[in-house]
Amino acid sequence: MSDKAAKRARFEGVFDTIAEELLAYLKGEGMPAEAIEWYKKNLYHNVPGGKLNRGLSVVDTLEIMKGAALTDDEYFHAALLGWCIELGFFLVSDDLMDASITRRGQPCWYRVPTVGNIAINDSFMLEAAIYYLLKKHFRQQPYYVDLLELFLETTFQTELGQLIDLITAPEDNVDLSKFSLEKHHLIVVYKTAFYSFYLPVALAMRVHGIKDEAAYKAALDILIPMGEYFQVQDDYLDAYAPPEVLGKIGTDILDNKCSWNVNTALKYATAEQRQVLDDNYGKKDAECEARVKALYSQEPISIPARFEKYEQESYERLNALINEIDEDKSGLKREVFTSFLGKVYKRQK
Ligand code: GPP
Ligand code: MG
Ligand code: MG
Ligand code: MG
Repeated sequence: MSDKAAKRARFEGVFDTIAEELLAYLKGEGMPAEAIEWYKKNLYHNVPGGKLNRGLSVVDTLEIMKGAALTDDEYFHAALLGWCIELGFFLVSDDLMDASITRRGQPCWYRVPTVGNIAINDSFMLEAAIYYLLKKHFRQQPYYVDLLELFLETTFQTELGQLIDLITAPEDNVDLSKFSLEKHHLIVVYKTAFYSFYLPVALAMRVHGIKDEAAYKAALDILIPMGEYFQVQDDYLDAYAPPEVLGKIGTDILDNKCSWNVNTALKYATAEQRQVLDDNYGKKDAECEARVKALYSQEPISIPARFEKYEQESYERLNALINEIDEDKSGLKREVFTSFLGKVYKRQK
């Protein structure tokens, strides 16, 4: 087994313990077997099985900050926080809102027969598990409130991002003149960067005992642009990755999303190309979608080449930001950030 696979397997082992604890809670409350079985399916369908970048980054950050291998107890607690991120964050409800078809190579939860709108309650029950687990395992820690605040605040930020993502993409009123890269920046920082990048690192910093607020600010200043880069990749892959590799079928064109692709296309389109976009973007029609996709690759729009350039420049800019960290003054370690960036740079899924 490769190092990476072994790391993943150890992390996944902790999920079984977490699921057992949650199911034991339902049992203890006298819930019927059917409800316990339902929650188990909800947990196992929706929580493990992704790339686990966020969850693993809590463990990796703590280990780098400590500068030595974690004890079993430290590992368990860091992995538990990692799973709390994987539990909470909204993929179940996002798929409903985005009318998506598949995720991680399987049907979206709401599309599983018999689930449907129960997925709304199921997504709340995944989120509620975070606070059950935090109380059970961290209640005695001096930083318990800090962990609670991090989850609550990043949740609110993510929901704000989701709100602007959704209202910038009305289904019945496609108006591409409302899009811009500035708007895109705001959407992706809020819907993705806080919870996917800042949260895992900040949680590990709290566990490690860092109290200096300036250190959190310094981490934020790197992790927010890193999260923006990650969501631009997500937008690019939505149109360009083969669904069997990506695990999900892209819906951004059909959904009229203010994505990086369409904003870049709008910036470089000729007048005729702009007309094709106006006529075909955001229509619930596979042929319209195919026309937009074909246009994305045409000159001078050339999304693949522009993305490649963006990816290279982002990587260099992020590394420059990381190199500016004064390790002694901030109490941070550059490797926390290079390690996180290494997980996502040039990803194909
Ligand atoms: C990614 O957007 C952002 C999220 C999944 C956050 C959702 C927030 C909620 C409050 C529900 P996306 O729709 O591009 O992700 P994907 O491509 O994985 O569907
Ligand atoms: Mg989505
Ligand atoms: Mg979405
Ligand atoms: Mg997406």
